[in-house]
Amino acid sequence: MRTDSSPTTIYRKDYTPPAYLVDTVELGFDLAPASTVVANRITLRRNPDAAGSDIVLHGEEIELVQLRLNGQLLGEGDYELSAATLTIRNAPAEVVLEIETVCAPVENTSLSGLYVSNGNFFTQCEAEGFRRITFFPDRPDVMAKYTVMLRANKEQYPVLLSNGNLIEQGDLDDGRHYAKWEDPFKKPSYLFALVAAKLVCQEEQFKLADGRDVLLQVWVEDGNLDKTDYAMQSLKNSIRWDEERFGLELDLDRFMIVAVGDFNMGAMENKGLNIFNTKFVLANPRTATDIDFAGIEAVVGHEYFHNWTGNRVTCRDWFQLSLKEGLTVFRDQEFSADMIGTDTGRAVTRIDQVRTLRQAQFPEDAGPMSHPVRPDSFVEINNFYTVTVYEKGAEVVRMYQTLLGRDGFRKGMDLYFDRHDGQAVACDDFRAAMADANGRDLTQFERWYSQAGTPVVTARTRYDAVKRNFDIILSQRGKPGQLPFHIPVAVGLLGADGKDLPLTLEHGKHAKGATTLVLELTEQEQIFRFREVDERPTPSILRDFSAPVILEHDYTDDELLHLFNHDSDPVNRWEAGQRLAMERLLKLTAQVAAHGAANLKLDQTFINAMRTVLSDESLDPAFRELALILPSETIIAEQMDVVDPQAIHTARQFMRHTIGTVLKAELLAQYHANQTPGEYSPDAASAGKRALKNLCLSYLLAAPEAAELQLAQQQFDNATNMTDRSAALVSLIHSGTDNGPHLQAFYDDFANEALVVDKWFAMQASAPTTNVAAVRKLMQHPAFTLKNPNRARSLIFNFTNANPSQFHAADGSAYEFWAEFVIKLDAINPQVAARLARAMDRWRRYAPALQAKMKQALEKVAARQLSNDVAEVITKALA
Ligand code: 0A1
Ligand code: ZN
Repeated sequence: MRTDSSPTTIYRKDYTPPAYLVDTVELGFDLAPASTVVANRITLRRNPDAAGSDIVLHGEEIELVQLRLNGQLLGEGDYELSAATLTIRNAPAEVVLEIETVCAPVENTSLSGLYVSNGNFFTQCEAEGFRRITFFPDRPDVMAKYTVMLRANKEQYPVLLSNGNLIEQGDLDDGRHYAKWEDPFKKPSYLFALVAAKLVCQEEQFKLADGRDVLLQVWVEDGNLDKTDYAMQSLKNSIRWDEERFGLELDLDRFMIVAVGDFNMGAMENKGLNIFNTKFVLANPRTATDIDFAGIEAVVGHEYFHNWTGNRVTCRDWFQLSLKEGLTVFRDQEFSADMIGTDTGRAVTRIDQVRTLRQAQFPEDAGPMSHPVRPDSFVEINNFYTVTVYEKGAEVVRMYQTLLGRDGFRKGMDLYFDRHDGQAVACDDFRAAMADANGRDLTQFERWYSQAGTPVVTARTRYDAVKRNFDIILSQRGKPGQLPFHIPVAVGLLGADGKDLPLTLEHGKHAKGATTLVLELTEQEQIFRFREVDERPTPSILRDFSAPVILEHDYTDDELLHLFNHDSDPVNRWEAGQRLAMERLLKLTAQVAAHGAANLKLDQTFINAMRTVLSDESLDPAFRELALILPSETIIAEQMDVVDPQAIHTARQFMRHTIGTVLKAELLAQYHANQTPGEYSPDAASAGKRALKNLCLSYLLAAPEAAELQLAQQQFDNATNMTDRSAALVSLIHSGTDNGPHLQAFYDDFANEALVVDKWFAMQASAPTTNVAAVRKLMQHPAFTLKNPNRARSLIFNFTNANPSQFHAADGSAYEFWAEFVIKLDAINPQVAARLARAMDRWRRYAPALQAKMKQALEKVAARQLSNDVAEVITKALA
């Protein structure tokens, strides 16, 4: 884990195919926490498409016991062993290697490789964890068939799982037992998994479209079987959806999901044996919120969809990560949208995606870790499981669908699988399939993969009343030196009555009467002329957020209000409201910074717009909720040249306070109108009502009086589900009113529910009243531990990333706290530490006094002996 030399950078351009391919892998495990013996028999042959006769195997933190080549025991002179590789020079064309190694799972706190969580064994091999289990060419372009024999104590580890099908099991001496698994499909090593554990499962036989019966299982710790229904239902929905939307079927007889409490990420798509963070499996109404339920649906879908996009067709090298991740995120996004099934429901999911991009991806792409969707280099691949590779990658995939249509996209997918099933390929291969299946030239589209940063699209308009022409002049700019992108810009025009005008685009082929057209901006500047336009329209540009860009257009308030009240495209309708709010937030922030918090004002126009949308019961509650949320402090900060977190917080709180006061009657009315009595259901309609109701509550508590406090307390006491219970508690504690008793009651009720205890820490960490001293105090709580990633994130990350006014306290004390815990976490789990390190990404944008303190903290970390993971982030931040 420790680097004793300076970290090396790996470049995409240096890719070379492996000298040897692996056909079969036979693994034998004798599992014991302190010392697990791994016997690995691999058959290799020279790669006809590569040069060289050296076999290079990766291996880290494992001890080599014995090595045989074609039956011959090798001595130390027969191979070279370094800290990270084992090399056998001038090997024969066909080789059988038998490798025996030992590792120590219980010592493994990095949660990469084979580790122990709550007494059970789990593995995590993506990206480069397999080499921590055995020596192997641990790269995704080496695909092989695996057979796995697991041996362990039967009482302690009654459940023995691996990829594929169970072909044999039985008892051994000394109270041990064994299970033998065979995966019929070739796979890269990063998809290997095993579980040896005391677990129980919910299982079901499920009929596939072709009539085959498959066994579905969700494995959890005893006591959690009452929280597996939603994951199981989501799995069945995912299987159906992939059959119907993409014609893709489950290729195994058995598909397993296993939940583990200690996990670095959300979940992992190991072939036939998905391993999940408990956060994305366990849910019942008492313990999980609507957002948790939606997260489970999305992640179960995501991992299942990887079976085709990732597993059957995998990545040639890790620079191509977005090939599987961008595509699979797009697929899970479409799945979640289709599960809601309504147009506004789909729009609501789209708005959520836009919010994520702005909250996390745009800042990443404007900061020191900015990288293209397909990076050109990295030091530590684990640092590139980013919102850029995932979410921007999904936007890139979505743009194919926008450009080619749903049917064209499907044709491209079909061709992609026809061509590449069973292969390890590159992003270019996906693009070629999309282009070839549709007879389109997508050469320029490649720039979305190679050029980093968020392009800015500027729109100007002119109307010629005599000729009845309306021109939209679009121009684009990327980072200096970049070439123009191929940008789909979906556009509609609104008449004075708020209705869409039928569009006639000069030189354009399109259906008569169309009201939204996709303009293709491919040059630096282009003019698009609409003809037969009888009145000066209000343009609705970038409908459905048709490209991951920043759109600049000088909208007047009147135009924005028109769009906010009428746009038939819900995403742009929402967007108009965000623009109205952002203008005001920026002005108020500037005013606070210059003159303090006195005499702030919020105009009646804006308040009326909010009032109208709040009370418009023809609108979906979920949409109204989104329309009423102000842009976050992070998103506001991104609009400013010099960030003043306190001023932003004060300005935003003022707006919330004003809305809460002036619209009190309407908020109360909607609070009561959007109750969801009866049995809890996480469906989108009910969740939308709860979201709106709870947003009303939080506005009412922005300036609470006794009656509002009582309302929140009542909701807390009477809630029949976690959504309402936690929302009431968050409103109470974030309003700064006395909360000791409620927090204690909540903790006492859920002390045995780890995921709820995480929420308990998280809601305190993100409360604007929680300062760094309070966080340090919370760390003394017996339930706190740095070793569990969910717990560490719940307290530390929610403070550093979701509580900007406290994190940026003027004395820099929170930066010191950050440095201390980056260093402490790095010794335990470099991946988690590196994520925390990213909290300082944007340090150069803060006022000089804060900047100086942030730099000091960064330098303090930089001075230490660090993992590659943290070293890369810190070095880039300081560069
Ligand atoms: N492929 C998984 C994400 C993942 C990546 C790395 C992990 O451990 C270091 C774990 C999971 C996904 O996209 O869901
Ligand atoms: Zn994924």
